[in-house]
Amino acid sequence: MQVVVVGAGAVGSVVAARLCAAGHSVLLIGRGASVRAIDEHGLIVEGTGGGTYRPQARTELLPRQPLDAAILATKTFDLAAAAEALGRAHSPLPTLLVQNGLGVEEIALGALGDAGWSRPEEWVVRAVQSIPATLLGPGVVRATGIGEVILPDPGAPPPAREAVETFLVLLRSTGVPLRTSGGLAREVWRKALVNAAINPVTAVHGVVNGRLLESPLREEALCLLEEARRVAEVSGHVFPPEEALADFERVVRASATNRSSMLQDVERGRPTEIDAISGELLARGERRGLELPATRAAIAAVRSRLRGGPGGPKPL
Ligand code: KPL
Repeated sequence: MQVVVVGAGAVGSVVAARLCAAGHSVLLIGRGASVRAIDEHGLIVEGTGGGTYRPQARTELLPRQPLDAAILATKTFDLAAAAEALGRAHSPLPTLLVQNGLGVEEIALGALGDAGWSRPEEWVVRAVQSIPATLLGPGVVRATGIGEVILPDPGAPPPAREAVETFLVLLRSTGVPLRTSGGLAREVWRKALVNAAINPVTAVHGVVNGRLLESPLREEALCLLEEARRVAEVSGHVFPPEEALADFERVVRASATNRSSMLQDVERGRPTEIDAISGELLARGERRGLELPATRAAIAAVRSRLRGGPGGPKPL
């Protein structure tokens, strides 16, 4: 298949490499430095599934390129621009969203609608991914495991059933562990709870995920997990405390040597997904009358660390 992956960050790069390895023709859209590096030495993956891959790299989508599917793998804060660019360059095609956070589909559907797609909900598929990867530099990524992708169950009646089938076939061909769920919204919340607990604490303290198995960072993360769990509950997604804790521990152990995506962003001085993860939780919780002091403090601490303020970047 001819696939465009938009976003040459850690996850987008690994996905593009896996698609190349499976024999697909891949166009990878990234920033200038990534495109130059990939043109020069290929896309280098270290670790799991390591090798050098040759996607076609560009800084933007050209109109009417022949494509069978699109994977939008940008950060959440770049998603609207990426979806709008896709919508303007291309007629509707199966489009996968793999971002962290809440409210992701709404952002993409709005942008694609604004760009002229008439029924974007028939083409857009939300996935939940846990592909552990660290971007080492432009065009160089380390995969610290194989991870998993969860897609909606095509048997449930989603408007985008055919698009779901396309991604099942496409991703299955890459060998990435794949699961379907009749309750994808719950899986999105499950991942948001885990991200809300892991990402800010690792970003603020500059530690790999595995450090959250130890005191005192474990307790800090568990406070955030509990607040996120309460927001999920008042939003109609009940996760008993034991289930939330088991999810947290499973992900921390599976990604123990990984730097969370938020830590990687802070280290590069780039915007983080704190608004799409903790900010969304705070807004949704407060609308329903919850007090979320740990979440509020974590948001402030991540913003302050990004500005290099108190607790700002330390040598890692
Ligand atoms: O999704 C992740 C992220 O870093 O954004 C986890 C699962 C926490 C892995 O690092």
